[in-house]
Amino acid sequence: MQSAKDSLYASPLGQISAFTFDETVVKVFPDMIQRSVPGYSTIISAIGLLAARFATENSVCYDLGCSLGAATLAMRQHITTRNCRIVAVDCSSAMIEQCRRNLSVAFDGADIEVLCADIRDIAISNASVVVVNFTLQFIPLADRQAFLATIYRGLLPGGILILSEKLAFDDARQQTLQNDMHHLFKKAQGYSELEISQKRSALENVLIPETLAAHQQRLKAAGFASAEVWFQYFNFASMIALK
Ligand code: GEK
Repeated sequence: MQSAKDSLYASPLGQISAFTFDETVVKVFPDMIQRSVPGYSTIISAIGLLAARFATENSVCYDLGCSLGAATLAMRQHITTRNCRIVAVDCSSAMIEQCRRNLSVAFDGADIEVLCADIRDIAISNASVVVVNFTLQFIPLADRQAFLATIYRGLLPGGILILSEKLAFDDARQQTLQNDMHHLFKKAQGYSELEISQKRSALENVLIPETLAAHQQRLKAAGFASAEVWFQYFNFASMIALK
């Protein structure tokens, strides 16, 4: 996906407002996420491979918090099963408009439904694959359990949830180290100290990371038979939960 370079936080901002997924973010989003989330493109590619393995005939694959549709594109490219629809959902209208444009260029007429909605409100059913790629972290803590329970109920037996999140750590030294390494990752991607610290302030209280143990407990409580990390790069991990 083509993208302008992210320089949203490059100049000093008098007041830093809470981060939102608006039009200015949409314009730079592919560059922003690629340079901010270690392992992002590896995870997107693997989502395509996992979807190809788990998608079943006459079922639905969901991409919840789809942004510009990167995971949807990867799934559509890899799924060969017949009659397998993809439903991509995001609550940012700016994201959804650009997502629709991206998907219509790549897959005009392919069986993809793109919805502008809150992922806490949609019905999920007949699902073989559900992707929640770096989106649960933006849902209020109090709503996370009910949301995962809805996903669990909507999955078919043997279905998969791919859940990727920024992680927090109980151990203080580990927390500091992983944060520092993420900081160094961003510097190596060309972000300045100012950009990194202003973005961090914008995400404060907007992106709430949790520990791996908290995620695994919640997935278990939702009913999932098992939940394992298949990928981790510093404080960013992707889990596979099986129904
Ligand atoms: C990717 N998965 O490229 N309902 C719907 N959408 C939401 C909600 C909500 N309640 N809360 C946040 N979002 C994508 C990347 S980005 C991750 C996901 C990041 C949406 C929000 O509008 C944004 O598009 C997305 O979740 C999070 O694989 O930017 O760190």
